[in-house]
Amino acid sequence: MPDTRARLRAAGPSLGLALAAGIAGVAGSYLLAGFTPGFVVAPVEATLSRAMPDVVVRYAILLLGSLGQQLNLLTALVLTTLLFALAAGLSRGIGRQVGVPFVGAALAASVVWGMTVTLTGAPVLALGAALPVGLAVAVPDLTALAASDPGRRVDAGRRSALGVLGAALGFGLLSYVVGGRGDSGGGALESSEERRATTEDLLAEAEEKSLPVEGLEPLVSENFYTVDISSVDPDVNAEDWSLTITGAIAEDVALSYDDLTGMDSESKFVSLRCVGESLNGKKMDNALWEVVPIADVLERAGLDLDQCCVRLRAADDYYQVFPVEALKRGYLVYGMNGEALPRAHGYPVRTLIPGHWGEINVKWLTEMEILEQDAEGYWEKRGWHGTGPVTTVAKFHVVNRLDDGRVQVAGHAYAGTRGISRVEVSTDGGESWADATLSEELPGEDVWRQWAYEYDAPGEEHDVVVRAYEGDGTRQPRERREAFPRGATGWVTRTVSPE
Ligand SMILES: Nc1nc2c(c(=O)[nH]1)N[C@H]1C(S)=C(S)[C@@H](COP(=O)(O)O)O[C@H]1N2
Ligand SMILES: [Mo]
Repeated sequence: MPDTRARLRAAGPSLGLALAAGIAGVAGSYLLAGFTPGFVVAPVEATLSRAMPDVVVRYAILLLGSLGQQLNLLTALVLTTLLFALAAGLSRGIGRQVGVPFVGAALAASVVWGMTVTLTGAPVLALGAALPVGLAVAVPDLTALAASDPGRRVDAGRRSALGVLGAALGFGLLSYVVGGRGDSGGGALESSEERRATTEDLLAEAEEKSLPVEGLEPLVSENFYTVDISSVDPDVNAEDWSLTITGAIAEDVALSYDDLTGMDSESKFVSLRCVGESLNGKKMDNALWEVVPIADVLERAGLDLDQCCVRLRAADDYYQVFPVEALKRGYLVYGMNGEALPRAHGYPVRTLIPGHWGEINVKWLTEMEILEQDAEGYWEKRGWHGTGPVTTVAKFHVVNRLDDGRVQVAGHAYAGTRGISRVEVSTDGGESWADATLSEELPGEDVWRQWAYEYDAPGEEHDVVVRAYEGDGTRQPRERREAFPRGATGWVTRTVSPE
């Protein structure tokens, strides 16, 4: 027995081993949970982004975009690995003091399991983190017990720590590949023959009406932008989902997924744009959504709301506050382009509020809280004023050289529910203007249009300027304004070179 104890104590340095255990734990968690809230790094990242000073978040997510978020995720990844490493190192130290084989390993596994359950609330998935950590910590005990020659024990210990580190890295790589699989949401949408036919007709109509311009996003976006407060999206089950209507009403109301999808629905084109995007940014897109008017849901619940406001809450702890009047004209949405809503866009149910900035179109919706008084939403608390109507914009993303030597320029124009009636292009920096070709209008009260224009290349560098007109003929304001806090304005200008 004393011999065993001595062997365990002598079994090599633990820093590499602890680190290996940390890596193995995070990797194992990812292997089981994938990129979902069950992955131990997810709650750490969410906590980091909620705790970040307002000024940082204001710009980090909306302006730095995915880069800010990736930095945050990386920080959370490193922190969690170190936390696990610390747990493994301390447990191993205690195990060596006790001198009974595998006590350290069992302790490390238990502690990591406990930490992971506390963070994620998912006891079974937490085994994905706990078991690899326990295993890594157990390796030196195994080697030490197996080594017969006392003189080689320390060496064996050192070698095994390196071996475990190598194995942990390999395991991490494997988990990264395997864990990045499957995703809920975005699957088949159960709907009647008739509804499916309508959806297909509308998608075909959008394809037909899209201008034939190389490199121009079609009228139904192929790559719809996302903006999220967390790197890891909620992973909500439709069967478990319900929407509760609470707050300043006589009695709470609950609506299940089946209740919602059992109601009469419509296929609707609705465009979205993020208040935080730069003037010629790319956070503006359009899709065909399967929607139920919120007015119908309220009627079904016998609610005739005359309160001022509503606070929508979501599974990622996001929340937004805006007028009940806007809510009444909004939609609950469970389908996108003929499929179930993809997880990234709010599966199983989100809201769409026509004409308003993207931020109030709450994804992974869980609750509608009726308020007697106005309050601040997630972004408003951080200084933004993004709950109102969108500003008018003509984006300019495409410059093509045609075979006949002419130049083709193109983009999208959007003015929310005010609509777009005309787009003008200047190829001399704003001196003279000509009408661009517009894509035919799609049905719907809140849909963008494409514009395109061709001209003879002037043979020298020139500024091309674009401006849109709203449905009633109002010209888009020329005044330049930054995105913060109410959305960018101004005419987009791009310098086009002669070749
Ligand atoms: N639950 C939740 N809803 C959300 C957000 C979010 O982070 N969480 N982001 C909002 C913002 S700022 C925008 S611009 C839109 C973007 O919708 P999309 O990701 O489907 O394009 O979702 C809004 N709804
Ligand atoms: Mo946004």
